[in-house]
Amino acid sequence: MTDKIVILTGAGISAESGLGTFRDEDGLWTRYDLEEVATPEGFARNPGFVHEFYNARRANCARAEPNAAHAALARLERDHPGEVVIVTQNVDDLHERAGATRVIHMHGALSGALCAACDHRWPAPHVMQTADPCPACATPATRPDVVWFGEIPYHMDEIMNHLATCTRFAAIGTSGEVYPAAGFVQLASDAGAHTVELNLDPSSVVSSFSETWPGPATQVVPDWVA
Ligand code: BJW
Repeated sequence: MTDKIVILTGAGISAESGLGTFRDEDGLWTRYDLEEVATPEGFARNPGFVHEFYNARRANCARAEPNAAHAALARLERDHPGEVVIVTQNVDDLHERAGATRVIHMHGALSGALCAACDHRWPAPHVMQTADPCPACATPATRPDVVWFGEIPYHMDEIMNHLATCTRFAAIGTSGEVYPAAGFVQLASDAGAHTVELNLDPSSVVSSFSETWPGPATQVVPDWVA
C-alpha cells in the first residue's frame, strides 16, 4: 500500500523565517485585538486599519525567506511523488518558494484579493486599500483573500478526503487552538493514520497524537523527514 502523508502546518513553521506567530509571548494577538483585525465585523468597522495590518504582513512576507523546515517538506514531496499533501493555515508563500507544489491554503493567502461584494478574486497588489475597485464589478469592496473567524475555511471537502484516506499525519508549528484545523489529528487518527506533532511547545491537542517531536521546526522537521 502506498503512503498518503498529510502535513498540517501553522505559524510556527515560519517563525524562524522571521514571520510572527499569533499566540506566543510576542505573537500578533498580544499586539492586536483579533476581533478588530481577523473578523468580518472588525473589517466592517475599520477597513483601513485591517488593510494596514495585512499590508504590513504582506511586506514582511516578501522580505522573508523559506527556512530549513520548508525545504525539508519540499524534499519529502519530491522524494515521495504523489504521496504528500501540505495543508497550511499560513497565508505566506514560503512552502511554495521552498519548492513544494501540493499546498492547500485553508486560511487563504496574502497574495490574493477578494471582492466582498461579488466574490471575484485577483492577485493582491503590495498595498491594498478598501477604496480599490473590484476589477469585475467595480464595487470598492476590496479585502484580503484570507479566512477570518466565523468564516468557512477553504477547500474543506478536499481536505476531508485527504484526512479520511491518509496513512500518516503530521502537524507542525500549530497551537491546536483554532478549529477546524485543531480537529484534523482526530480525523486522521480515526482513519487509522499514524500521527505526529512537531512543535516548540505541546499544543492543546497533543494528547491526540501517537508521537511528538518537541523543538524548533528548523531542527526537528529535517530530522523527521530524513
Ligand atoms: C514553533 C516555533 C518554531 C513557535 N518551531 N514550532 C468553540 C469550539 C470550537 C470551535 C469554535 C468555538 N468557537 C468558535 C469556533 C470556531 C473558530 C475557532 O476555532 N475559534 C477558536 C478561537 C476557539 N474557528 C473559525 O471561526 C474557523 N471557521 C469555522 O470554524 O467555520 C465553520 C466551519 C468549519 C469547517 C467546515 C464548515 C464550517 C475560521 C478560523 C479562521 C482563523 N483565521 C486566522 C487568521 C487567518 C489570516 C491571517 O493570517 O491573518 O488564522 S486566526 C490565526 O490562527 C490564523 C492561523 O492560521 C490560526 C492558527 O494559528 P497557528 O498557526 O496555530 O499559530 P499559533 O500562534 O496559535 O501557534 C503557533 C505554534 O507554533 C505554537 O504552538 C508554538 O509553540 C509553535 N512554535 N515557534 C516550531 N520555531
